[in-house]
Amino acid sequence: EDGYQLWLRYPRVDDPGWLRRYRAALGSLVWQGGGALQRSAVDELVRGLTGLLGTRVTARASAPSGPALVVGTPAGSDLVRTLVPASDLTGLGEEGYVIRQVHRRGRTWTVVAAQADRGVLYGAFHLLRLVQTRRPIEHVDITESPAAPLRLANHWDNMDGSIERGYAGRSIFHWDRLPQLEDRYTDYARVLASLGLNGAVINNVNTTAEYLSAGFLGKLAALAGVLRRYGVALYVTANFAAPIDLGGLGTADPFDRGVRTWWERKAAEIYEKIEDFGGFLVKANSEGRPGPLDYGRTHADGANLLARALKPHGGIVMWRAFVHDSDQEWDRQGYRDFVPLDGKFEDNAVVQIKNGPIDFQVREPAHPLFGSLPHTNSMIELQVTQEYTGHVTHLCYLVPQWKECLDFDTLKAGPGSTVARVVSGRVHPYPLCGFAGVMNFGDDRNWTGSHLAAANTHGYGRLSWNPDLSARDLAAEWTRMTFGNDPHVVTTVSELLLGSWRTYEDYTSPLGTGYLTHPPDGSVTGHLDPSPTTTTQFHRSDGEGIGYDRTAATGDGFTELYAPAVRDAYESPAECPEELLLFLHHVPYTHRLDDGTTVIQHIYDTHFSGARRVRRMREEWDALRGRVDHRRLADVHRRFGDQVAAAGQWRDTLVAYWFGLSRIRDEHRAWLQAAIDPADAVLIGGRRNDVPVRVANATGSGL
Ligand code: BDP
Repeated sequence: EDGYQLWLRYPRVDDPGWLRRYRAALGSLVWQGGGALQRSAVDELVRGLTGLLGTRVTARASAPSGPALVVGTPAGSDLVRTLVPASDLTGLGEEGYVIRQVHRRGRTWTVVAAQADRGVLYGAFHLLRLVQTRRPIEHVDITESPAAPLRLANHWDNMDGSIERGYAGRSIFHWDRLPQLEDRYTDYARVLASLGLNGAVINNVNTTAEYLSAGFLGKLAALAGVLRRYGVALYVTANFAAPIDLGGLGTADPFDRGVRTWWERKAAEIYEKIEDFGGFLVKANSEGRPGPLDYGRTHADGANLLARALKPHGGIVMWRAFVHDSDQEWDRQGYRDFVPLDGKFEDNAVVQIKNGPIDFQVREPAHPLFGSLPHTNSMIELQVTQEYTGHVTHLCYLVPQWKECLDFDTLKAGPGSTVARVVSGRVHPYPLCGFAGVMNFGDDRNWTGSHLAAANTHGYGRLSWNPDLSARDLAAEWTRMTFGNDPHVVTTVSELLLGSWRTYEDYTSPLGTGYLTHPPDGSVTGHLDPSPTTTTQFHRSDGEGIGYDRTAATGDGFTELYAPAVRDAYESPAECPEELLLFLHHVPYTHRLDDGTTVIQHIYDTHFSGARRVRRMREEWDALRGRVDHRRLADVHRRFGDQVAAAGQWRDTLVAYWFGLSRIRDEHRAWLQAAIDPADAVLIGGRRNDVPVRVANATGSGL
């Protein structure tokens, strides 16, 4: 078990009762033909069922005498046509499917049926999931279609193989060897399809124009050919200055005729090689990237330039709202720059909005742009790779965080305007909308560096298909598919996952303190270790208090970007959600929380309890010995060891830092009180990342 198969492991069903039931229903597979996507679906069913049932399953065109599994579309299969009424499929679109057990003339059929090949593919993976997670197949009747049309993997991979914010090795895309293909590309496409993901942006948002060069298109086309078989469209990020860098023009001004023609020709050239090319993702005028603002034009002008070039070919543009050119305005700039442009974007352009207004921090409110663009296609960008949430050292299952954001009611179009509904086009009827996830894949054998980090990849993909799924169900599903169905394993691993985000938050940045990590300095440890002294512009701690005042009354006015009821709650320290208190307010260290504890005491307590919990997590994991294979058990144990040490470092650094600033004793730790007299506390033990890591009194004993 090296983790390579991720959740697509198909070991034989170990319980004889279940095995008998599954063999009876699914042991014979009938497929009467279909296109390439159906072929992939059938290949996966053959592979999966052969493994799970422990008997060779092959696809045949004619029905056996006993029960059978039937897959296909009404157009390609008369069996499907007879077993599932056409009206049950027509409303499901290209991607939906039905899985149903049907009894006809004394025979039992389990049917995976869809209107189009793509639906058959997703249905096949769903059927396998039912077996992998030990769901009854008798009387099954499932109808599914995705919440939104766009469900993408975003890779921040560079041409040289490095990955921006990648912690699992180097890029899986080998541009030096492409168009030569590798098996891993197929497995990659399978993995995406298994989650219902239907697009991949294969390069970094900070990109060179070279990906669009004539010489490169053959490489892209080869990769696109593999992805296509699994219904995954290939997209690339475009550098806005490409007409200059590649085309030799003197400008990239969207209003320039030559520039327009250049993009039109480029689009035609791409589609000649890749007929189902998805389109472009663009980061423009942010963090030094070129963009339309360089020419006095707007983001809409820029997006429309590309959108119009792609439109005749069916392509789209995803234009990122992560724009900022000053730390001071960071929380408001996306809103400020995009809201005035509402309704000005082409209908094949989508604004891609990060979940929160800052930058993938452990805790942020939902981005105020959600629901604020009634006439502009919008999609959400989530970060699967754990840039600010512990890389692969810390277990931090982000599904609960994403759920909080998706379930947040913006109230912008009345109650029920949740973020999930906004990005699914159910609040405003967006023709294009959906999900992008910044991936955590690299060429490590297990794809995600740490085995448990793959739960985030799985959770992201599944939520993009259905944002109503619960974190608890997803954690259990992933665990069953990854480590098997032993109830003890399922409960333990699920609980480890579900508690991990809060734990990480506790020993790093409780109450919405936010950005405390070491700045990115080009090293892989950037945004990992604690460094509160270098990020005071975000957490605003000083001798008197802590937190960023974003109120309209006394702060930067960020709260005003929300619907009135949300704004009013956010505006008040008493009414705002406690976990966002310091994101929204600057309060004295002695400010009392609902339970009567002071802010500083809460910070001390959570840092200690959080770090302590990591030790317990390791013990709980270790107790799975004998239930989880040795190799993965040892790998994860080692990770937890690193996390215990790192959590201790966070605790010591932050407790020392805030003790140093506030000079307020920790009421609950007598040993600490005894050791340190706040009046003459001195910092000892050197500095790490420019932060004092130990505090003591003059005798040297202390924290
Ligand atoms: C930040 C990352 C940076 C990305 C940027 C972005 O640190 O590497 O380029 O976001 O999303 O989180 O554009």
